[in-house]
Amino acid sequence: MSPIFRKVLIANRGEIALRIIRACQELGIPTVAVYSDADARAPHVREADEAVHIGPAPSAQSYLLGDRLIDVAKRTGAEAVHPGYGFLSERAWFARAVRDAGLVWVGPPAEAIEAMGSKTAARQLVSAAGVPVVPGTTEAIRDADEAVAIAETFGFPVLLKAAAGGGGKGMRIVRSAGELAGALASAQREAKNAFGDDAVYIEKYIEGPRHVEIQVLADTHGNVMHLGERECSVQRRHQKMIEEAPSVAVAAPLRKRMGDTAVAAARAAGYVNAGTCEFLLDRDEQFYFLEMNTRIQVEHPVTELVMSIDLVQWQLRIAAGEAIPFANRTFTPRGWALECRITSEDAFNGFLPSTGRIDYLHLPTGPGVRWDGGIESGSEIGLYYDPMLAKLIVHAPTRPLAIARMRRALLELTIDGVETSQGFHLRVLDHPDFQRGDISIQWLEDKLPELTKPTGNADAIRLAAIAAALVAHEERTVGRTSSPAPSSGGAASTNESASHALPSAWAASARADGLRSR
Ligand code: MV4
Repeated sequence: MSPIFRKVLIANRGEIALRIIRACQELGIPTVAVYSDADARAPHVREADEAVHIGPAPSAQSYLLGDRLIDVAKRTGAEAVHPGYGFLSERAWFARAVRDAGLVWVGPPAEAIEAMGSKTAARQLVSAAGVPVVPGTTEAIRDADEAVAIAETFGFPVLLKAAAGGGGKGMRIVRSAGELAGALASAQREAKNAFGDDAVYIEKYIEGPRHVEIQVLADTHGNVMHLGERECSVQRRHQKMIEEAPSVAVAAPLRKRMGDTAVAAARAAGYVNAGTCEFLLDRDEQFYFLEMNTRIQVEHPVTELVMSIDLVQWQLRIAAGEAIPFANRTFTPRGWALECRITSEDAFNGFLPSTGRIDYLHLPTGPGVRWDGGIESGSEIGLYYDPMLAKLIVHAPTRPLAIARMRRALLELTIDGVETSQGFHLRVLDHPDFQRGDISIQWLEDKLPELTKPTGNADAIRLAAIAAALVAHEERTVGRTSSPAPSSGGAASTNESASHALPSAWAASARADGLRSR
């Protein structure tokens, strides 16, 4: 059978480029990768069928050059362009330019990207479709007097937001009328700097909600469906650290209400392809639409695992004009999935970005473990791109089992050469609040002091150092031995023999303590 596309150009890098290559390979579609100077030896370049150099390391001179990407697509005979996430994925002008060049855009229509791009326009659009939004204005505020008058209709605290914004830039919490004028001026200044547009609007500030988002899938035949929720409350400065599906806060009736709402929002925007509606969910199961992400998201794998679906393959099939054959089915999550974003940041040192060469990489495997990574041994980690190196994703029958599995997988993972978030993730997983699912969007930042504090357990650190020395000694000894170590025979081979059990248990506990105490 002939593939749905003759060839696909991947306008991205790192783990998402590899993720798209894998989807294409399974669909029999040849791929073209693009790369900057910094990525000449990156895994996505090697794994694609072809690769084209597009410029120097800075993304403004490479991955953000729309015309060059379209030119490469035409020259290599690609039929479609997949933008991944970030870079040009939500730029309506690029979606339009791809389409105008006679290529297929593997993403939503430019018009849908635009409709959701302005946060005030999106509020108007979806609330007209019956979607609940946070009480507030849909028009830019003129002055502080007007802001005070509006704030007093629903009460303080209120939140000032940039109309052109999203992702938290230009936001100000205001707790009293007296603070409004100053906050408005600074929000406008920040919005102007970040987006070239100083329009700011006002909303009631929702205290301590969860961030719950609904995955949507829509085709060109009028089918719009949802694939349940992801819980993304564990985030710091609008960077998500851990995501999961389903959410402890969402049972089937709420899933249906939120899902139907997300479908209505997507329909209102004329949405096609994969997208996500973000909601704030408060403690009384009230939810409010925040914004729609018009791309495949970083955290899509947790939905893939609990819903048994390949979202990237469906993005490609939908772009090729296929109708979703399961659009009328209600998807129910099976088991629990967790994702940890492994970043090159030193969490125990103010999340300072870490650079260097990955000189050793050992990946976790075994039951229920998935690694979506963009790195390998020898990769140089610089400062040109996002610090996310990879995603570690696990799937298990229940949430406690998924947490145990993630813990186990994080302990199996070794990344030498750069500092990573690995040890920090273990601390979060070990926290009783996280284990109870008792979290909100403020939780992580509230707990940062205790989550990044050195254990101060001198004994454990000493024990870990002794264990590490013993393990190193053992490794040297094993390396010199030409014949296998004598075993007691039978099925129990070297690894199960008592003499080896002790050092390996020490190695595991040393690694756990080492990661925890940094
Ligand atoms: C809010 C909110 C509370 N009340 N709006 C953050 C980025 C942008 N997407 C909207 N955001 C928020 N809007 C009202 N009316 C709290 C946040 C918010 C947040 C939302 C989702 C995930 C993490 C967050 C962290 C801080 C604040």
